[in-house]
Amino acid sequence: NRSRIQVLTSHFTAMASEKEAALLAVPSDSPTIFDKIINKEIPANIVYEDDKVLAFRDINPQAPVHILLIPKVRDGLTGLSKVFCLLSERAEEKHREILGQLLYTAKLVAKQEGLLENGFRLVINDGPSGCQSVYHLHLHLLGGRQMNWPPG
Ligand code: TR5
Repeated sequence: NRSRIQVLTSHFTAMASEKEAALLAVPSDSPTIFDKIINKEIPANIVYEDDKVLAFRDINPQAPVHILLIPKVRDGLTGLSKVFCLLSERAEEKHREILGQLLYTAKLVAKQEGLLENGFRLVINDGPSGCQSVYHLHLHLLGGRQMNWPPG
């Protein structure tokens, strides 16, 4: 019983800290942890890289395959939309190409990961209501298990 309680406690603690991370994340134009990954200052499990896009495995995977795809140059793309007036405009006309490239690259990486036969899910969490925690636009590629709808 004690170990069951410990498992439950750690489960809820993990949920709380994940949620807290997103709730405490103040939308900001400041550099993020992803810049350090791009500059190879901290290690990441990189699965794809070209001159514009970097893809690496999520440190806290929510599915057997959980990969983040990010633009190597953020260029104002903290996310998709503008949450606070303090922030720059975010997705603009000039970002159309990189936004399309991220989506297309997600398909390439999905193929690389063997996900094309059964399918997969792409997610962008945007702003506090979307539970975004890192303010460098990123696409989540999730696969390798049956997804449910609606998402939590
Ligand atoms: O909540 P959003 O949509 O903003 O997604 C941010 C994602 O970044 C989460 O799924 C985190 O698990 C993931 N993340 C956070 C860090 C990190 C990471 N993925 C790979 N490597 C990471 N490092 C080294 N450090 C992080 N803080």
